[in-house]
Amino acid sequence: MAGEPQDDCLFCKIVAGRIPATVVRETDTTLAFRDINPQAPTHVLVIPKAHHRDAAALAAADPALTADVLRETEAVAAEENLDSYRTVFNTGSGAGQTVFHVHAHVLGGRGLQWPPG
Ligand code: IU
Repeated sequence: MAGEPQDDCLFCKIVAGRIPATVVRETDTTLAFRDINPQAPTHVLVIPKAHHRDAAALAAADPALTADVLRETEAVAAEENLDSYRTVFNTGSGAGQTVFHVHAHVLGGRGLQWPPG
């Protein structure tokens, strides 16, 4: 069912505390933690605690939770003192999504090229 924890989901395991992560922010509905393979000086992932496969599924299932995630990306950027940053949702394997629990990448702390690769 939409939103239910998935046994085989890495990020559900992080939410449950079964896999360690460097958490930078937590709310009732979201978790923000440092990416283990950072692509910029700040590289934080913001996830809803509830399991949704990607941004489209999240937006369709729970607009309020979608807003929570976006609000937290801005909160992370503020805490990290980023005046410029990029928020990325990779959607689908062709776009580079490897973990199918929706997550916003918050990247900053260096110049970022456009368009991304
Ligand atoms: P992607 O958009 O699905 O490709 O992003 C998944 C990210 O999750 C990627 O940047 C990984 O480095 C990151 N990650 C992590 O932070 N902790 C983990 O245990 C694993 C992946 I596996």
